[in-house]
Amino acid sequence: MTTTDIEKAEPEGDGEGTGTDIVPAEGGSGFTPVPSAVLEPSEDPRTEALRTRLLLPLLLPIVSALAIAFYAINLSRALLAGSATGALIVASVLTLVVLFGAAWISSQPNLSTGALVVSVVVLLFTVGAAGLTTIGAAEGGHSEGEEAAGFVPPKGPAVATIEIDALASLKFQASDFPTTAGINEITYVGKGGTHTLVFEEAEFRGFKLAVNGDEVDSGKVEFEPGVYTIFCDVPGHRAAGMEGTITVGDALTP
Ligand SMILES: [Cu+2]
Repeated sequence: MTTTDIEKAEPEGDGEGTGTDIVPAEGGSGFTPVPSAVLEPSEDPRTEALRTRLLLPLLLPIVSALAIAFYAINLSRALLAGSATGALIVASVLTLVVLFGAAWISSQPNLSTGALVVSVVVLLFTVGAAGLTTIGAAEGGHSEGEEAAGFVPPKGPAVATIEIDALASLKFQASDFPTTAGINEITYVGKGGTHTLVFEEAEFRGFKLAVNGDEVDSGKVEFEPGVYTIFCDVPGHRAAGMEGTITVGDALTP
């Protein structure tokens, strides 16, 4: 559709081009301007053919691939955002808009290239806006820490409290923290620097405490007896020694 529009449009442009080129050549009445006037129009269709037959077929897949990538990235952002049903609605609506938009465009054979470009740009802006608004929601959810990634903090009183200090020397104050099974309150005390506390174990993925300077953060987790690995996920900190274990003993024998 676009190529036919362009092919229709180009010959008119060439016709006008040759007309204006020939007029000064006749007025000049010289021998040399004539061959140049003859050469120019024959050069133009060649470059035009090169443009429409070579450049466009090369550019179109690249541009569509970029558009698809843009669409997919923004859609995946929307899908990663907190609420699963919200993401599903966003994805369904966008896909329906794309499908009906394409159907409508193909049912309008006289639609101009300009109108097509405008509708594609509007669609990309819509997808981009959806991605941007949902990434805000996704980041908001992430900063709340405990509510992200499906971790549900236990409700009820804690049977024990563990104090873990985040030292400026990129260590915790101990390598192991013994406790008893059940709901535990972890108090993370900052002693300098920016640190986090996360678990290696998949069942606590999404639990995260964070401190900066002398801040204190706390959160509840429910432990079964066993050994759990904790660490700071600030890049480089775990490798420097900011990791440890929480050894959970049976609740009946504290
Ligand atoms: Cu750290």
